[in-house]
Amino acid sequence: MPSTSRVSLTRFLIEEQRDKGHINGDLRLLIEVVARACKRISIAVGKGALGGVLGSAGTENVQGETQKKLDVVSNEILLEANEWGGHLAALASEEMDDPHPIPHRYPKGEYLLVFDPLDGSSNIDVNISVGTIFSVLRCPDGVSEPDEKAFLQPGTQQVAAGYAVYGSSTVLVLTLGDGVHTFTLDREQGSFILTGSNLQIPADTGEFAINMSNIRHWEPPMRRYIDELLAGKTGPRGRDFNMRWVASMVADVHRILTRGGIFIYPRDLKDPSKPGKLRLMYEANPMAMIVEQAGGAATTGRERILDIRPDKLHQRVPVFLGSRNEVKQVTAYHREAD
Ligand code: AHM
Ligand code: MG
Repeated sequence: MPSTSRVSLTRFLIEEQRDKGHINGDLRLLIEVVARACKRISIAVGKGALGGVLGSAGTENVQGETQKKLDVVSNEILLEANEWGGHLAALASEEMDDPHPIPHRYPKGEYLLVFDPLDGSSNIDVNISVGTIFSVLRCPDGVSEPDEKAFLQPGTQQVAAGYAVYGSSTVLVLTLGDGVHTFTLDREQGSFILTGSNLQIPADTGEFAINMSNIRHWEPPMRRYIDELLAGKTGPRGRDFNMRWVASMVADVHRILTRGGIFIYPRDLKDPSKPGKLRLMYEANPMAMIVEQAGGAATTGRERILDIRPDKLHQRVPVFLGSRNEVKQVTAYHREAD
């Protein structure tokens, strides 16, 4: 693409603010800062073994999961980048027990930033795509020291959501509530360049993404749906379906955004105390907003993800998202069975 026709993320955001009035200066700054942090994370991930950051950090997060060194590094990059700009009232991360307040020496803003600093981190050591997922909420009126309660807003209240996928190229996907746009990192120039506007997920698909090894723990409607897909041409669906599972939600969702598909992490009866593996605030809500903005659908198998009223910051939910006709079908099977 000749450089004169290239639209950088900075220019895109300025035009969203100035020409379309979709965002204010603080939200523009917030997105720019998150994108800058993602660039730094991309560099750290890209160094691989040479950066000395592969392997476990020897610590556990609030969910009892072992943290990778890059989980910790990415979390620190996002905190450090976002603390001082004056655009945030507080931050919350999958890797931290409680919300992170803005230090008193810095001004505070009107937004709350929620993120999974490095999703799919079990893939880091084997050089498979990982990513950062983020969601932006407004701090409730009159709250000057936001605690967990301030963050417990349904996904419909998100003012922006996005992810960066660190793959063969680094791509930032963004929605400000008016379509989904992608920006590819130009590694030589160090800037994100608009490479896709108003993405649309096809309503129908022949591809599904799920961790099949859990099949024995699934609920009956889930087994029914997958059995029908696996039956191929001679089954009730009358056609073949293909399966893909990267085990990095960012990579699986990015494929679906690019060419369609359904992503499923269902309720798993392996551990009845957990209603699903993925986290509502850090993973399900931002991805659901992106997918809906691209014409797809996102449910828990029973209800729309974005309508859920969270009761805990680290709450988990089942996730079904992507091509809307498939999400509709599997959601109907769950509702019928209830
Ligand atoms: P993480 O946030 O600890 O990386 O876990 C989330 C990841 C998702 O990216 C991915 O879809 C899923 O866990 C993979 O789970 P599994 O290992 O059961 O296949
Ligand atoms: Mg994660």
